[in-house]
Amino acid sequence: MNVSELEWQLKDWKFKAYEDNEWLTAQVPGCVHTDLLRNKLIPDPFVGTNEKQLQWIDRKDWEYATEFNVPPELLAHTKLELVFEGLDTYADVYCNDVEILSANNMFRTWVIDVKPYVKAEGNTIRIRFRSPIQEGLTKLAALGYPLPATNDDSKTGELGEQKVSIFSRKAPFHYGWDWGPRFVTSGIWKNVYLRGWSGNVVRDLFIRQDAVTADTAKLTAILEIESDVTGEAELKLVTDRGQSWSTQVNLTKGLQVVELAVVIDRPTLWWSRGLGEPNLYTFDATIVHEGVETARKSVRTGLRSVKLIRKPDAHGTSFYFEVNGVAVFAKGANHIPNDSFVTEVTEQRYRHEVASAAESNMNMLRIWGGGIYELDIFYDLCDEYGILVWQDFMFACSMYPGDQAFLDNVRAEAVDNVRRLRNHASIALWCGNNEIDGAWAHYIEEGGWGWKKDYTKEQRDKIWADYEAIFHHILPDVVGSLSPEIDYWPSSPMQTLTNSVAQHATNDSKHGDVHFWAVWHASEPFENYKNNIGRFMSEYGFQSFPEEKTVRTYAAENEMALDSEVMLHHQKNGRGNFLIKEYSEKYMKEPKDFVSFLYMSHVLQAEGMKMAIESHRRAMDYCMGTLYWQMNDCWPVASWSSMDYYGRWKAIQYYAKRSFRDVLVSIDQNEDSVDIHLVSDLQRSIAGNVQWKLYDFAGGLLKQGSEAVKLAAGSAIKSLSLSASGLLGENNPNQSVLVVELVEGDAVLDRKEHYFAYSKFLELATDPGVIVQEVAGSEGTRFELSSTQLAKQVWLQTEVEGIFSDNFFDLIPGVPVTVQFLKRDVNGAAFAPASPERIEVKSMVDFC
Ligand code: BMA
Repeated sequence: MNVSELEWQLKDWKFKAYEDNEWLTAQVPGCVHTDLLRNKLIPDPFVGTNEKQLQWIDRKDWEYATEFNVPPELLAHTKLELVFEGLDTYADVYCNDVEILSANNMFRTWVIDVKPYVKAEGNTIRIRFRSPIQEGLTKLAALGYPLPATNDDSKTGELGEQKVSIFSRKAPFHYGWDWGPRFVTSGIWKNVYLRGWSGNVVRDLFIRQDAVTADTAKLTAILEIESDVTGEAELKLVTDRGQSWSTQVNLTKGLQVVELAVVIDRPTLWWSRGLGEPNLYTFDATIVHEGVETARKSVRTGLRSVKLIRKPDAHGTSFYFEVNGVAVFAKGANHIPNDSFVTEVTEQRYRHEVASAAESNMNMLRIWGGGIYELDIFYDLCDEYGILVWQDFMFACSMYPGDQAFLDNVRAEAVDNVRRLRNHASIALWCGNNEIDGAWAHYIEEGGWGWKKDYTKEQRDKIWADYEAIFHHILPDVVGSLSPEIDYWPSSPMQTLTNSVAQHATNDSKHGDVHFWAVWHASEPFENYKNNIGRFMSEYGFQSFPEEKTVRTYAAENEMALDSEVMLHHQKNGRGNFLIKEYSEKYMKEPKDFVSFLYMSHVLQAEGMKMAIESHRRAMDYCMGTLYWQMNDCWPVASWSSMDYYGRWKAIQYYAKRSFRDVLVSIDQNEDSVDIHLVSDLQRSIAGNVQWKLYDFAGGLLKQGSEAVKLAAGSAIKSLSLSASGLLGENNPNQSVLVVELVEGDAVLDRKEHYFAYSKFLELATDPGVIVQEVAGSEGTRFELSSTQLAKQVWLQTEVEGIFSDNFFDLIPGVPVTVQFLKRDVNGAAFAPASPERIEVKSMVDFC
């Protein structure tokens, strides 16, 4: 904070429905829904079908207010500002009954000069939040025709076909999504405070990274200074690693931009996870005027160069990220908001998510465009854990209006957020929107999601021109001028901006990124992941249910059935339960009851995602990224997530951890050919052995072999092909398992099992005889597991919330597995070794 600057939080808020008289206690940051809940005026929105009864809330106007006295030291400043870091969304703000702001964008920050309006004592701030639904309906009527918004759940919102989400700059998922409920919130969702300053302030400090190499970092420190005084001042810039620079500044009244060239020799670079340490620097700028330090601002960043490399190659056009000149295969997932009520997400929950990504060997998260530009803490954590961020602007699966007021609002929002986030080392890409280029498919008459047919030629041209204004002009302009070192990509997925048919992505695009959804939405088999691979897979996914413990938070005992009203309500994808069942019948054994079905859905999802992830990795360098849909949930629900709303890891999270390992053994059977692939993201070569062993389910070793291999840095090879029939001979394919290890010296770099039949057909012993033994000296934190018969998909459960170093793995007799328990949220750490107290062990036979 600036030296001559004082920030003072506005507290003690109260709220009420606008037409009511009785005030209730409010929590700020927060929203109407959570305030009503805390006042016990509504039932828990996530339980049962309560969502349906709570739709009245968004139809009303709401009022928030507080009263305050201004401390003398604050009032003494020559400037006094009221800062709202975020207002959701239509907010008319009154200070002592004078209207000082009419806000209309959840994603903007509002700063108002309130010096003329406040006094020492007895001030009030009143905010009238106008209903975003009524606002939307008015705008819809004015436009005269609807705009498509596929996931806007207007029916649950009791609006029939009237989709109003697109008219408001507000988190799209608030209006419902195919994994989320409809809760259209209003409220003060970020900090609100008074800020006083005198003399001058540093409004913004940007460390622009003009050219960063291992030898030198050429940077420009760009300061936006606002001054109330004139004269010569000194600007000093120091880092926490001991460098310093300074320059003279001629202060003028008002806003001025000062640039300072900064060169750091042999910089300690920031690396994404897997390549090196995510080293960070703090830059601290101070202004010294007339011998006194008058203003100060600190920012933290990591020195790195990050680029999206799209250049023609033998196949089409590459699409990969390069960090400090090193090509990175992106491994990760898509992130959605962690809560329908975004103010409920604590720092711990954010830490749990980002640490889970790192623990799962990921190096990238995509912040998907239907949620929010995340809070600063999210990016701080990504910076610290070395997780690259693909950042969408908040537009998804809809067409948007294009009147001047809307466009200006979008530009202002982009400016606010790019400025806020541009010092984060983790930000690797700005992307215009989610799936709109392909959904509208302007250049293919019959293409896209069938939206165009509802419009006249004139309307279509207008809608597309409005699209282009935002995604081909405004947003790239803002990124280009405010964060020029980071690339912009107009829409995910897309091929190349050609203004022709070639622009729109297809499942077999040779340029750009691909969202592949034919597995799941079109019921295609998992195997089709293998032959639908693009240059960068930014979405694909498969649903599962949350685990029993989580289901029981929203369903009562008599609702524990797939087709109960509550279970159907907590499945927002129309065909979702049907699809899980259909695929489960193809690949899995029949679950013996509802709870078993939940388990089977986890394993099913995990098997599918393994097939996808590993196909993508085997296709390196052609394919250079794989981000599955989706990392997390915003409420307890059946969805494509890998951790549920409570952060509980599903089987897929453990599978992802294994399939994302920097060195991977991947086994792929095509008819009789069992192909053993090796993939390495290491920057060094590997000289080792591939050792394979064929076992029966009682642990009898049937055959084995070994072959020396060399694996170059950052490469994928097919190292060996075996014949399934040759391997199996007379042995029962439903009772045989192939185990393959890549060994270098004494180290097993990776190990995988391969079966010759789907899980459904495996002949499993009814009692695999699993034994769990505490590892001596581990203080109850490590365990060795072994079995007398093959145990498939061993699931370790605990009451204590945490994760195991591995879970949902197979046990082969004679091949024990050691795991460690990591408890959640221990003294500020996401995970720490601890005792799980009691472990419950089950495997597939217990569920069928
Ligand atoms: C993609 C995403 C989301 C959606 C998911 C599952 O289209 O971008 O819009 O939730 O698929 O359908």
